Amino acid sequence: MIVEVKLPEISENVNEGDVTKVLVAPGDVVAVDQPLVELETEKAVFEVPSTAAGLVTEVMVKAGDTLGVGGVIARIDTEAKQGASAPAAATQPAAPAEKPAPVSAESPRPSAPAASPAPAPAVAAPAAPIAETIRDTVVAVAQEQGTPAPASPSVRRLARELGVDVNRVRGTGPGGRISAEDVHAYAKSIIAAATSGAAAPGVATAPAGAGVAARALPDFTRFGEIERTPMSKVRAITAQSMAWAWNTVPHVTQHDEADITQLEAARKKFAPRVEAAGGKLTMTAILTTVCASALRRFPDFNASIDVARGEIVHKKYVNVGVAVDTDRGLLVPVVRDVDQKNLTAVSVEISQLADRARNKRIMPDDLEGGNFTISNLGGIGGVGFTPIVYAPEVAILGVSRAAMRPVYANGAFEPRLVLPLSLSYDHRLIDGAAAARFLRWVCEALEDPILLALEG
Ligand code: CAO
Repeated sequence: MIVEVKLPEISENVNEGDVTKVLVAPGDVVAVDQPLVELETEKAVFEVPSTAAGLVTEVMVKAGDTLGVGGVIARIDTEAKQGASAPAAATQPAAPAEKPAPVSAESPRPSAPAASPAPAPAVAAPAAPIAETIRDTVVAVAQEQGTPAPASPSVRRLARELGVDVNRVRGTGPGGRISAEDVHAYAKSIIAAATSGAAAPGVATAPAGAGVAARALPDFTRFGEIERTPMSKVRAITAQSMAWAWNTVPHVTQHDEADITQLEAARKKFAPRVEAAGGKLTMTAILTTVCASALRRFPDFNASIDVARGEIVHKKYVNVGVAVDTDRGLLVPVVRDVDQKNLTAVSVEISQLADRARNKRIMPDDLEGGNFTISNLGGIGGVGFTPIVYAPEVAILGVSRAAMRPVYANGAFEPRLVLPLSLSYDHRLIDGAAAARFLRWVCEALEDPILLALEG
């Protein structure tokens, strides 16, 4: 029997992807779950497994094709014997007999703009519409001249509370006077633009979805040889979300240090048990568990800001993202409900997620729903860094390299293993004192894990 293997539902808001590699050819015998193609979407690169076992008679896609959900990837003869050759007509990858499910204008769009694989133009087009460019000029001139925006103190206060620059709001009142409604409308337009990826007031965008304001580049060839390569989707989305976070979130980074001498000894002692369960007891896994307790204890760190509605969204679940360095760039898979899992389970899950991220088996759903992120660069080195908050989360913990240091205690210097930690946070929601308390609590829990049982 000939079975058509189709692209299944990927995730909410993702309806298609680009085929980056075809992993089978007509004549191959495949098993269930064997990868057929590698697909790149706005959110991830992953392999699509076969749902049938048998002889591949036709491959309906080739690298570079866009494949919609429901589109046929391959035809498989489930009754053919191993070693049987494929029909002659199917020895070459065929043109799709059935068009992949088209993505119409009415189809729901991905949350982020699709990055065009086309190389960026030599001179990038203006990112913002003309009206907005004019607005930028008006704002810049007014600021240069020190002209105050025509708004009452209460409207200014509202703008401040919503994190809106009142100078950018277009007033609809007499003489361009700015009302509370104008401020709300402006805040909504920022949110709408940020979620649709469209060019919006104050939100940086670029034609290739890079999320950075496009400016004409100098002609680099005047200075030497250059090579242009298209941005991958992962790179384009990273650029977009980092630029959005950088432009939206007023960042502050709090630094602290934890003495992990005893913890490191315990980690080494219990590592074999976790290994037997299929994971690795790493500092990242321990921090994920400790931070989950801290997020429960300090709920403002487990929240998001809804600027348009002037509300804070506190989450009753504790999902923690872990930054993973892959050869395609940074991916942040999410460990869900960390507070409900023991350290062994968290260690196993992080090991699996990191492997899947690196082996292109991560699914878009694995990358969604984080409340807080941990970025551990300590395996590489460094004494500190200022991570960018992965908005709409409100805080991220950067981890640098633990090192032996002479620490003065009980009247003498002792060699201690010290772990540098850097907590970046969204100052719209979190004040410095709260950040200092959060990070101190994390340090104390690393130094005395009994705190987790007492207060976590
Ligand atoms: N200080 C000192 N040593 C550390 C350390 C730290 N903070 N963190 C890890 N190490 C050591 C580990 O002990 C391990 O050594 P051994 O092999 O001798 O035990 C080694 O570094 C490698 O660690 P690991 O990779 O196995 O485990 P991990 O928890 O450190 O890392 C992961 C897991 C997925 C977080 C990591 O591989 C990774 O991808 N890190 C990069 C994250 C990143 O790119 N962040 C930047 C985001 S912004 O661009």
